[in-house]
Amino acid sequence: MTKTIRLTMAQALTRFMTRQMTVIDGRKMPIFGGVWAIFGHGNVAGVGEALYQVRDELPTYRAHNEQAMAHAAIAFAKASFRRRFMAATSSIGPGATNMVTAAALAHVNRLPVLLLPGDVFANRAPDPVLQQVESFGDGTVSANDVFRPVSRYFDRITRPEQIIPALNRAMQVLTDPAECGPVTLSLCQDVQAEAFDYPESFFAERVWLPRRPQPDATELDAAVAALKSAKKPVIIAGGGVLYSEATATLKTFAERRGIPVMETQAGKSSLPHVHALNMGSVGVTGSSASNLLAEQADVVLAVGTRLQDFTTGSWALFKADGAKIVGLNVQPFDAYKHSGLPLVADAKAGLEALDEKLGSWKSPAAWVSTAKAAKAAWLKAAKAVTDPTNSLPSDAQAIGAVHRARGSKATLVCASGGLPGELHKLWPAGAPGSYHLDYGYSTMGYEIAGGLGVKIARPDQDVIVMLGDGSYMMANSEIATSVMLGNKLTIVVLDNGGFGCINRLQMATGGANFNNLFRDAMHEVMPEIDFAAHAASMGAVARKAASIAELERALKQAEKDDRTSVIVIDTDPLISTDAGGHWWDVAVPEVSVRPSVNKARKDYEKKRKMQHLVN
Ligand SMILES: Cc1ncc(C[n+]2csc(CCOP(=O)(O)OP(=O)(O)O)c2C)c(N)n1
Ligand SMILES: [Mg+2]
Repeated sequence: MTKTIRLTMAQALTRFMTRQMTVIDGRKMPIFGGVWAIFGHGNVAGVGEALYQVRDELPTYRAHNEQAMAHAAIAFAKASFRRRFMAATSSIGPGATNMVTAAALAHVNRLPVLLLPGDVFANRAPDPVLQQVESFGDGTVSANDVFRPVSRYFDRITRPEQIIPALNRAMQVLTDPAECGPVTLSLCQDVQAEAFDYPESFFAERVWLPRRPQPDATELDAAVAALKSAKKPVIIAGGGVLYSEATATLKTFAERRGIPVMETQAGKSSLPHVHALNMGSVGVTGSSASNLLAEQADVVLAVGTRLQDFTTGSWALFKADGAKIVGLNVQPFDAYKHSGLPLVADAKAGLEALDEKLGSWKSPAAWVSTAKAAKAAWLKAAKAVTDPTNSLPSDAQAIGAVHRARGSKATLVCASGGLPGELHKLWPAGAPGSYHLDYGYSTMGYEIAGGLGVKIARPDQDVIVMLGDGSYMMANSEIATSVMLGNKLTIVVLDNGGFGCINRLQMATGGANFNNLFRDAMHEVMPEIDFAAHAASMGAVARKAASIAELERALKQAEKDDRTSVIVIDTDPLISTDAGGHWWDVAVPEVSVRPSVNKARKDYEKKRKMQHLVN
């Protein structure tokens, strides 16, 4: 007879979570790094009590905002190269839907997170309960249905035994390199508290190791033939290079084959910035070196990238006639993009297989020389914009100061505003994973909570968060959590009086300065937000820097602080780095009474002609 154990569904869930393990660097450890929780009705009595029972094996972290706590969980997974992850549990209603943005972020960025929102009563006895959304036409709908399109796997648990197949599927999705993304198990409140006789075997320890799918022989032959015919090959390194832990393989491959490497936002730090073949960022926020080579490339080996518009310059970047993309990706959806030659495989396995079959093939020496000269020119341009001047600082100069003060050993966290583009171009990244951006969903408000998740994953790292005043105002409350938990961050706030990058985009599309900077928004009183005082009120050490030199000094002092510190500096909202870069498709109105819009539209129509869906 099967041995069983009588537990509530929530108890079974948390017990199961404690038994899921992985092995990293020969060390066995729990695959769940913990659970973020904000309790309310819908999870306090069920999941909350069950988490208390396992608190020594599965730590519970308290946050201030459900979106932010889910962001922290996702950042933990990203900083762990998807090898470990966390869960986030909320009450029903607003607590649950607060996590939807984070679910979308994880979905876009292919990052694992287990979301456990509370849901309405499965037995419907007390309906409608507090915070219940009532559908007039569908009795099965709840607010949590909004998680469906932004979850890789969604399930509603309406009976306690359903958790058995649901958790098995959840673990498969969370650990699958191709399917990886958010899993939402929507937990009906009454069912969390309901008991069932679970088979003991359900709680047996299980070790999850990453799968490395090998390439198909036919696809491999085609990719090898394409590369062998290449005179001007380039490699685009995406996040998949980091998640597959293929950075050393990439380095050897690029060196042996003489192929310049360019990095996406998610792929940055695949090679150290000082590596001779690292051309830096590619695309809209690309370096002049990468973009020059990408424009001429005849074969683009796209490794572990989603080929988002910022990478492909809205599909106008690759300009050579007959240029071919070889899509080396563990996910066929990505491998086939842009009529590429698919090479469906793990990044590391794929690069190794290519290397084995390429014989003595190497790109022409002249191509490598072109790359090296292009990189030298770019480094000069980058230095010019990051060196300090006496005027109101630019974001680029602030980046220069952060790097001079703390160096490439720091882990840099950012997500939105003008900074991601500047950092993509200008941050000299060090070790793999030391550059941590959400630029898949580019979520304002990810930065601080994300930094906290990174710090929990990498406690020994110097974690620096850079963000704009707009992002800070959108979500800052996890500063208090970082102080409470003793997870020290250095947070640099660039205050340019509003949404600087969107104001610049507005101007670039012929628009009037309207509703982005405070000075252009409806106001009776011009806001003068004291970010330092605000951060200090949450327990952080706070400093205001009046110049780039002061910023550097403050960053050095902050390194010695025993807790999270926030440094604020005023920056110029109108400056961004002109050097490098590529056109980005942002639709300009076809009809307007304003001449500047008409002019921008004309230019837009011209630029759109560069776009091509198939070569
Ligand atoms: C949640 C969210 N809302 C809106 C946007 C669109 N958006 C992108 S950047 C930006 C302004 C960011 O302002 P700030 O953080 O001050 O950075 P700055 O542009 O000034 O560098 C906005 C509104 C977004 N990315 N995320
Ligand atoms: Mg701003």
